[in-house]
Amino acid sequence: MKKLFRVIATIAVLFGFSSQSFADGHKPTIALVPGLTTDAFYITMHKGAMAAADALGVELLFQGSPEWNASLQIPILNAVIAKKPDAILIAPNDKQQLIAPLKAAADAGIAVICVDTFIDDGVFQDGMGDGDFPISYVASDNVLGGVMAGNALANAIGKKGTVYVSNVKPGISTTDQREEGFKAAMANYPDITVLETQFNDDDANKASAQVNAVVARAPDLAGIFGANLFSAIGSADGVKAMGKSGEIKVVAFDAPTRIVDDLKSGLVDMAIAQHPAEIGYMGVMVAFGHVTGNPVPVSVGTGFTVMTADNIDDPDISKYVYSD
Ligand code: T6T
Repeated sequence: MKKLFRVIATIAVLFGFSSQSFADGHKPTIALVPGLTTDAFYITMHKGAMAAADALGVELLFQGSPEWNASLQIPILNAVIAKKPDAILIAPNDKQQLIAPLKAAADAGIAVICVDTFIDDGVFQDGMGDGDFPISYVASDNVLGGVMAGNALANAIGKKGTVYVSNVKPGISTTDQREEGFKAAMANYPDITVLETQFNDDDANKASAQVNAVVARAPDLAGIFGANLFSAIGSADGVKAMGKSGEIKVVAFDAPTRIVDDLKSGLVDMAIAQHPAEIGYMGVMVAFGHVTGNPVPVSVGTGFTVMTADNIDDPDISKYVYSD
């Protein structure tokens, strides 16, 4: 990761993305508003953003809510807008509810860049839709991640049986897309039944309790896709509490530190780690490029690292485990 950052920093300097680029000499301020503050995914994203901010000599603010909740995120966003940063990087809590508050930022001359989640349809600057104004979208390919999870779970259960998705809540771009990709993959397995999705409001305890409730209705449950960090750890906890570790297969999205033990013990079959530090790093780079008058890409895709019991001891894999 450090090597990648150095390469990107070099490219940035070559393209004139350096603090010397400012005509008036003012140091830009970039704010990062995470989906929530108490999530290893965004803590790791913040670290990547800080690395880019240090490399470029910009001021980085980090302000967010401790919960995934649009009605808590909006007043925080308004407080950030009042500070008049040059750019806001935000992981919007909801595709629709954040459009108007972010439009107010754009109307105030603040560049809006979506990181991780998006507003509206996620396709920006194409002249279509109320939420077309963000400059760029920097994120994983979440539909692809869902397809990867679907195929992994199908293989883990021998391509037959009953499964479900543990998800956060409808209206979140990333987790909606993961579910979409997962279901598209599952459509290729005629002997797999996908039960109704269980929504947990980003609460691992709720996701855990839901395992019990689903097994009560479907005792032959073979697998669960945990569509984000809290869904995955809650599902794994629920499977463990029922004494069904290894019997009910779990495929996890995201990679908190405990994923290492969960993979090794067989509680989780596979984890799809995103690269949140890269998202933060690239988000700051794009924001800086834009506010210093450079053309920037309208979308930047970051990668995944697939983690299993067989590869998790490899430092090139384990370096993508998120920071606490
Ligand atoms: O999966 C990540 C993020 O990509 C998603 O948008 C929300 O949940 C996480 O932050 C993990 O908790």
